[in-house]
Amino acid sequence: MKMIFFSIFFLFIILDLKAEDGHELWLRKKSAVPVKVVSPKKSAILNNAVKELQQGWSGKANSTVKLTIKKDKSIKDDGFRIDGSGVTASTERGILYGVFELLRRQQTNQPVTSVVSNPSYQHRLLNHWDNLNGSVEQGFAGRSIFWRGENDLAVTENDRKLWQEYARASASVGLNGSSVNNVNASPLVLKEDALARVKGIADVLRPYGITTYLSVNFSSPVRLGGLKTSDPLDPEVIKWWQAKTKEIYALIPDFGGFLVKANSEGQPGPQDFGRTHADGANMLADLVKPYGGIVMWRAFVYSPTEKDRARQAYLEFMPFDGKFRDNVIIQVKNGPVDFQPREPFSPLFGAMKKTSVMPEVQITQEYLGRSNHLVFLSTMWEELLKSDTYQEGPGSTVARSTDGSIYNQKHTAIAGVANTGLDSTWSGHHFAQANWYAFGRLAWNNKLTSEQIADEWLRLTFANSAEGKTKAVGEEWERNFLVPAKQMMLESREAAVNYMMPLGLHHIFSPFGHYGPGPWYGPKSARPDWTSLYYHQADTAGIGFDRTKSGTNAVSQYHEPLASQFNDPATCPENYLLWFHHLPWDYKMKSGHTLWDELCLHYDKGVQQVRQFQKNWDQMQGYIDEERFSHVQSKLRRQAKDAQVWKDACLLYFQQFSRRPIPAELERPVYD
Ligand code: GCW
Repeated sequence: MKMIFFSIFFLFIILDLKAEDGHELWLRKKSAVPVKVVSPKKSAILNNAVKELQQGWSGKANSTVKLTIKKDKSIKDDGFRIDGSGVTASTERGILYGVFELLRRQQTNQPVTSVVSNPSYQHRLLNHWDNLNGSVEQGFAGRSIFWRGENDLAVTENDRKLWQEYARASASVGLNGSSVNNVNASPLVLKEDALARVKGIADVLRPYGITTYLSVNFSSPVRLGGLKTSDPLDPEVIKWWQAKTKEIYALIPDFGGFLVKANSEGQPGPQDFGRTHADGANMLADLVKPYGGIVMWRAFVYSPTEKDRARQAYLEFMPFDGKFRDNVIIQVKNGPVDFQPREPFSPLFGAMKKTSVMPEVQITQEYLGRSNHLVFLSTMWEELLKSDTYQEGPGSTVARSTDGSIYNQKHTAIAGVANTGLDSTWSGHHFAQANWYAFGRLAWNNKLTSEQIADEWLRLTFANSAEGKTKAVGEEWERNFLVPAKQMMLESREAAVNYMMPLGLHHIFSPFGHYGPGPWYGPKSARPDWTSLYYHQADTAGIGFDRTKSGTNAVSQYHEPLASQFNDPATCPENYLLWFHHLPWDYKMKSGHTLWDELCLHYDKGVQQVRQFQKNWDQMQGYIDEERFSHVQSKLRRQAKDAQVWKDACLLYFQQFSRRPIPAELERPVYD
């Protein structure tokens, strides 16, 4: 009897956890409203579209929804049209995306009028930095969802179930590609048994329209194939890659292609053999071309010999503009250094006019508080996409110069480094799920606003769970939960910039984990390739990195009028000031404050913002389920403490150089 009681008790706990642990992401709405779906045929993707409608329909009962596949001039690629009769698209994927959009509109109380929607980018990928041993580089949400170990490659039913949930979530926001292993790639991923697992993954992702890609290690011919060289121009090497490519396509006929990190942070690459990025990328591109594959070649390169890391990608890649095959896409991180809380856009955007260029952003919060800090990254990506490169006159935004609006690039694409893991929340923090969601939505439509994305996500993720359990969803719920939660999300990235690296400061992290502050670490205590020229450059004369014409001249990599604007502290946007300038501590800011005082004010503001988030969140109790409420509450507590550490550490450290007091009206450091 006792046993039964305990079993029921534990079952209850498990079920209860399952209901509220966040694993259902933004897809938690189940609806019993009957709907009739007319599908043109049976296929894996269309069957999923039908299933979604049957599970999630919350429109008029017994409506008929017609799914139609036909050519239509206004529908491009995987785009779709929704109207009173149903969803029309020219591809099966288009139907699936149209169905998800229709359901999203119903569930977020948006009008379902006639809509035509086309994707901004053809290839919308998540990049998983997942290692074969199951760890995830810069992953903060548990072990890999794809890999368990090099000797544990058999695909299980549980694997399939998880991958299916993952694929459904990604498809629901319009994503259509996943690169399933780390860019610091193990050659072993190309071994027969690992490829069998990749086939297993691809088979599960395919019915949701997700194409599978692999990261490859450039020295695989030596390390896996036993050849003497991996020189991309060596006939034996080419033959080896050709056979490998054939083997992959035999297993996965719709395989997407390769993602390559070469000659970057110690990874092998064509330069090891005196060859160029173009030689390396083109060799692989020629091999996947007959199968319709692409090569995404990363431009994240830097080395100790270059005096300013921010300049290196541009210097290395610009000479090859126009030299890459048309199925090569150069994958460029949003900023010229490395996913910092704020960077100006990479000058390669818009500058490479004869090459397909794709943005890479980081969804996982390597530099933004891991899964402890609530930071909604959509505003950061919106800032990037809207940045004007001026390369083809005003309005040549990063969005337009990568999505095919300006340049006639053969392929358009965007990638986000995923934040998924085995954690019950998928992403480690309930609000980190919003970043996965936002990335997908922006990849689909690079003109969406973060405001809209946050609004949608909050309604989908929290409103439905609140029904019947907590205070009723309605005007009061919107006023007391939706509005303040959205406000917190929209402010959160700026708050993080304030308490970590305001005014254009960057890479002052502790080198051990990129989590806490470390402005005191120099090249000796950190990595040798982080020369002393990085970081904040603080001395008694001032602070900031001089990238002006009289400094490293990184400003000249930008098109006018930006080069001149960035070059002059009077016209340089203040949020990039210390990125481009080394300025005296008493430099007069636009506010009238000295630079030192302004820096202190920003750090303090960041701390106050997070404290305010905490207070606001406490007021929201009862408007969402208790489990997720208290999980977020405890994360915010941690974030507030971390923000304080950031402020205190940075101000106390910089004060040694500024030799000025912290403004009297601000709270003194708590830690010392
Ligand atoms: O930001 C750095 C990370 C590395 C990462 C690298 C990259 C995958 O610290 O962990 O390696 O960027 O983007 O290649």
